[in-house]
Amino acid sequence: AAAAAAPVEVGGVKIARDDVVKEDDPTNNVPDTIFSKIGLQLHRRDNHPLGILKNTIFDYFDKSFPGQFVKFDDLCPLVSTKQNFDDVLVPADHVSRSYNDTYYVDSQTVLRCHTSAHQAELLREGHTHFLVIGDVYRRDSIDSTHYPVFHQMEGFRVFSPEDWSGSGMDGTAYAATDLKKTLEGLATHLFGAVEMRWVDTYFPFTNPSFELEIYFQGDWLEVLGCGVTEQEILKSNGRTDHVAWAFGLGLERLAMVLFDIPDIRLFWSNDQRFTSQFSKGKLGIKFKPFSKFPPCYKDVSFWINDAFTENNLCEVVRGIAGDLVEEVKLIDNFTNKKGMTSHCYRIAYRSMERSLTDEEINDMQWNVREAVKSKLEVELR
Ligand code: FA5
Ligand code: MG
Repeated sequence: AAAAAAPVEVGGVKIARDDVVKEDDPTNNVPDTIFSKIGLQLHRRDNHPLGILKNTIFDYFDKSFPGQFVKFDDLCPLVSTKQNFDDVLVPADHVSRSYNDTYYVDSQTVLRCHTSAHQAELLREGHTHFLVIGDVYRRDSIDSTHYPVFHQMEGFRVFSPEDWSGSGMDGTAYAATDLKKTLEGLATHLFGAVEMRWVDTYFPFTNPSFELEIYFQGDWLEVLGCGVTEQEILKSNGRTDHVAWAFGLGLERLAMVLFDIPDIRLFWSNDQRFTSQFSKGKLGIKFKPFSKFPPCYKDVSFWINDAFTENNLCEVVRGIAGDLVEEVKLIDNFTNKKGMTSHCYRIAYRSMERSLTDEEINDMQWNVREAVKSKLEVELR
């Protein structure tokens, strides 16, 4: 029941709404709220915090590795499941492949959930040093640092045996050392002195794998994942006997720290009071909230069923309230003697731009309750 939007064009590919949103197709789970974000390419706006950040990271790589890194910021976000998962060794039963976590256009095509989806094709094209920036899509929970569309920058660097032969290290240790040095240098270039720490982690496509966290608003915030690329990826794409590192950083997360932006929804705001605070090349700016409107909390309780997931709930709430929903949080959970499980969620409604009226919030909450009942087929309490 949505307006017939004009097709959007990304990297020379025309994308029409009906190619991406197919309400009656069980192999498709893309809602209009997601389609409406395709082609906006916030990272290509020089006056937008994400564009300013992208350009600053480019400057760092240009300065540190003159002429070496090739940049791609206009690759189409519609990719095959092979590109998004198989090419980077994501196991067949990995949760990220589920309809609960990823937006599927059809059973073979997804909205990329990470920029790593482009690693293999760029390697095959012969690139050894590259950066890929793009919008990525994930079904996820709702809070101030998570949004179903966000932006990543992928970095990839290939080394040949002669690069590490004189170092006294093996290729993997050499690449891991260079990776950490490069990313610590980037963090210093962006923030000056900042509290950061490395955390060991797991990715199917790298080993060893690390995450970098930065201290922000009283807590550790994960800003990127990285590691030494699995040999199999290099071997399958024409780089036997080489080693490589790769990283994927969350542009919003870094921009939140850099510009003091308190909520991830703000990146999508067209409000002049937001957009006018940023300009091309200006890094030192701290965002001044135009005023803090109070949140309004409403609870909804229901008996869940086997099919229930929190991501599905969040999508239903977002479908009704859009960016007026700030957080959806489980506040109560119990199972009765008959084995029925009840969940109570607290929904925080807040506009970044104005105060909401009681009537507006009550209407939204009523519509959310109706939608939760009909779409999730749960029994409201
Ligand atoms: C990845 O996406 C890996 N592809 C990163 C990578 C690339 C690892 C190359 C190794 C080699 P992860 O799911 O952790 O990893 O996401 C990377 C970053 O994206 C996170 O650190 C975070 O900064 C950001 N991010 C993840 N989910 C969201 C979200 N819902 N909203 C905003 N930012 C997010
Ligand atoms: Mg992560």
